[in-house]
Amino acid sequence: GIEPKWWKEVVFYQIYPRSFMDSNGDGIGDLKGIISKLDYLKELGVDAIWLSPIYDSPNDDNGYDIRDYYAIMGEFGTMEDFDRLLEEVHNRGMKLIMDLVVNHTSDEHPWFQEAIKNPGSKYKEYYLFQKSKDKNPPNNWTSFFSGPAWNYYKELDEWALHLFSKKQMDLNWDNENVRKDIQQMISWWLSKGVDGFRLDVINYISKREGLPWGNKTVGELMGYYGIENYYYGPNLHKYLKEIRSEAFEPFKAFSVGETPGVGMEMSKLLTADYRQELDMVFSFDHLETPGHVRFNDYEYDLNYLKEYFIHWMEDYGDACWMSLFYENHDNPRMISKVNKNPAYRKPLAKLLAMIQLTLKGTPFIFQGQEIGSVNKAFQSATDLRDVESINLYKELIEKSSAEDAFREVLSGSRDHARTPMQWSDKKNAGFTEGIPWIVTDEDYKQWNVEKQLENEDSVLNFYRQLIQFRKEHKALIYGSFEAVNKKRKDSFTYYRRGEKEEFYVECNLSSNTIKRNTLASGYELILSNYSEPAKDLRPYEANLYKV
Ligand code: TEU
Ligand code: CA
Repeated sequence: GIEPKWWKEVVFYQIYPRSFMDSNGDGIGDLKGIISKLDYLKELGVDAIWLSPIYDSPNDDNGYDIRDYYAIMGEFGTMEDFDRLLEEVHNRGMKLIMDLVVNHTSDEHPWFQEAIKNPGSKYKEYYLFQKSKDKNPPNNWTSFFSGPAWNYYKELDEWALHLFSKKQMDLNWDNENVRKDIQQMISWWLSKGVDGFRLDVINYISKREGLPWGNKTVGELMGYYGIENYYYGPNLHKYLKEIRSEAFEPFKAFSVGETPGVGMEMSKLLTADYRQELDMVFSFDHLETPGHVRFNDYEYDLNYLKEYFIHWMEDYGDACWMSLFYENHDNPRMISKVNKNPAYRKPLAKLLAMIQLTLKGTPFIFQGQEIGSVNKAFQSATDLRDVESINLYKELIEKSSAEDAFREVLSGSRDHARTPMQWSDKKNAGFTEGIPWIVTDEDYKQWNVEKQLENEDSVLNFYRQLIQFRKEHKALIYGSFEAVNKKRKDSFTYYRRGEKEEFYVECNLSSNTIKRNTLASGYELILSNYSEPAKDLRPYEANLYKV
């Protein structure tokens, strides 16, 4: 049986604060802006918010490079603003989880500053410094943001590891002082009433002893050298159990780990309830189809998503609980990945909502997904803001034309998800009175919250109806899942069965018309992304029935 938990029953909404709502006209989203939109989220029906990092940061990686875990980033506001935000969220019966980035800190964090200024201090052991036998980095590990994963510090004649940007320095988790300081910080935030955390690349924290060289074939296969030495390290479970027992458990706090690269079996070891480690993970295997990486410009085949979800629905087990997501601040918009033809944008947006909100697991909606957001028409490399995109562009123009480099970066740039939330058809989509920190395009004139709130048939209202229906029918939360006609290409049909109720969903995963399943003939149609029923299933048609 499945143990009931609040985090199994909610619909999460991820806010990227920098791009959500600007309250003071500096072109950067902030906490007061979020507070002004809580009623909108409440009416949408989401019950829990995941905030991307809001801690003090130089913003080399937009907050994923933390300089002070105990202070709020100046651009976003003050600790008083945060306290009010938390109170306003709780007043509405909603939950708030924060983003915990502890695989690394900013190189401007006092710990790192002390480590290089005073090599005799204990803080030198907080990071992964190594000497090199020659003028090259100590090993062949590469960063996810281009180039070697090492900075050289002349004053020490030593190198320090950074899996991400040059200003994101990896912490040494084998050092008990590091773990104690982090547990203390987590407890401090939980004692303020925060309901839990999303843990950034938490499966990277334990590195193999001695940081051995990355295997050449693995490096070529994965596009990053060294990943096999840290994506699922020797002490990962030990450290997760420790964080849980020392910091999370006393507050009964929720945890979802961001764990790129772990598959189902590792996810079971990380999340099974009797393991007492994480409550959930974000596994990313479904975000690209086999043979593709994010920076490939290809049409994502939803038949792969169907196979992925069926496999996890059937095999993940009752001791584990899935997260259900397509988008976040690190990925292009799902509609644009599947089919860029504007004719299908609305039915496709609603199809994605139907699948995400009727499967078994906790849905995580990324800001803008609920109004059918698509990728942006950036004009040139100067429009890019994401350190990953900027570094990749610099790398690519070494060997290809500026035009080809820009096109390749655009096909996978995280900036597509980071443009201002489209609130209205007013200047800058109603996001700011000032000059936005990142450009947007004309899409907001037609696709915005204000317009869709008034339009009963909008993507936004489809999400609202589905979220409402899911909340009122526990069969869609705790009910069983059974896929039917699994082998039938472009068709995704399944039952959700609870004690008292039974539902049937039928989807067309393609832009072709396909035969309907006869099964639904006697069922009561609850919700469809087409206004009239037809003989066959139309492009991206999605129907929810009560059996
Ligand atoms: O993301 C880690 C992650 O999975 C992606 O960055 C991915 O590894 C990378 O884009 C290569 O495909 C987390 C945060 O979500 C991301 O925003 C941060 O940039 C990163 O960690 C470092 O903190
Ligand atoms: Ca602002």
